[in-house]
Amino acid sequence: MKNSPPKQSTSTRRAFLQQSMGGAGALLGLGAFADLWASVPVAGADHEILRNGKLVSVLPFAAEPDLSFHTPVGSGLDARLYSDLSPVTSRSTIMANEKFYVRTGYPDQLDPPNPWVLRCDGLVAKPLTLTRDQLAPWVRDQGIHLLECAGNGRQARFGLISAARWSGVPLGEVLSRLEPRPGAVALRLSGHDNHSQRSTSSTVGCDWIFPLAELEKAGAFLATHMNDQPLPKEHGFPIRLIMPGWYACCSIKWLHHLEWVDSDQDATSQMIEFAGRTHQDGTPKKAADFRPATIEPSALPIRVEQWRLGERWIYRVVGLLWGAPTGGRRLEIRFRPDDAFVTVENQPERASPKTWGLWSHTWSPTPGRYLIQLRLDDPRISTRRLEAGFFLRGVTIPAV
Ligand SMILES: Nc1nc2c(c(=O)[nH]1)N[C@H]1C(S)=C(S)[C@@H](COP(=O)(O)O)O[C@H]1N2
Ligand SMILES: [Mo]
Repeated sequence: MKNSPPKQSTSTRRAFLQQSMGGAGALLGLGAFADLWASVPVAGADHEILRNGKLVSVLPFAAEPDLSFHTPVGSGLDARLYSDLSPVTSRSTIMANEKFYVRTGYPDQLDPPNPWVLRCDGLVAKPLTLTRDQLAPWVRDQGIHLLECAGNGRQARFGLISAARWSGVPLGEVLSRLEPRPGAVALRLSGHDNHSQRSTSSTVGCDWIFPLAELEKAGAFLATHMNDQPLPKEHGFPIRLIMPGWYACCSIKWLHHLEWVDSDQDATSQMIEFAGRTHQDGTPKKAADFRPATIEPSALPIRVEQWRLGERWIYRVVGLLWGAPTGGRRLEIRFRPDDAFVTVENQPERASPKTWGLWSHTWSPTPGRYLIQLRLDDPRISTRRLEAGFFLRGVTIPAV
């Protein structure tokens, strides 16, 4: 087949783009998508449109709020910056520091001690304080990890999730310097949270109590650098916890205290605030009754590309998969609630289970409204958010 795209005048093209992109998403610049050709492993139809087709537009998702990405809003506990996921490709899966989502701004009442110290005490033979300089020689690359706010969702245009390359010190190396006393089985990790501004929606206090075994299993580390730069203030400077694979409410920023505790601790205000969003059974009173706040396998469409291939219009849905390992289970997609699910053409490829991977699927719909839904085809894998329709996204295919 010969595939030179049909000639279309610039003004027709512009009119078409405007018409097909009305609503919440406004006009998306195609410049940001220049890298799409190399964006995902391509096979079949994907391969053909990428080689011979022409990317005409990226369609907006329907019925999502009209918020601006990469723009700081609010202050204190209500400070937010939403990340735009739509330009993510497999070549650019890391979010630049200034685009990485923010939940809670740098506490304006925080008068940081100089040097910053991390107090380590509780049920230990000898308490210890560690300055940032003492940690410095142990800092090394910890790889790419994503953070997702447990409150991420449609109201945030799914922008409370980002991936970055972190450097820091494995928590185990700090713990090996402490001699826990018998009965010390968990750690309370505390971050500053002193804001002058009162929050309408968030509780003050950022402490989480983790069983030692879970910290070890997750590979918790104390991050000091983000994308090879010192941790930015709003992301927890000078030290934050990263709890890989857990919702980011556990990744304590402005970390100042590490305390060995026994198994009989009350849940902290932060744990109580996030009990629902981390899928606990009600609101346990005791920290020991909290389940690991791990992210279950999750999948989200991030853009619907409109391609012209010869005389045909083809749509290509690109999305992310993240969360707990799926053991190679196939991702499936459907476009209407009554349709059968079909296997996603290009299955997600993840560099590691600690970050997200991209998938893509080509599609030749008739004009109309669609609701994109994903699932994993294995009932043994718990995917509550996916099943609840949490990541559903609507799109309108224009008449062409
Ligand atoms: N001290 C402190 N740490 C905190 C929070 C906070 O309010 N105070 N918010 C948590 C929540 S709910 C999230 S989603 C992440 C956000 O991290 P980020 O702003 O670096 O993306 O930080 C976590 N760590
Ligand atoms: Mo969060």
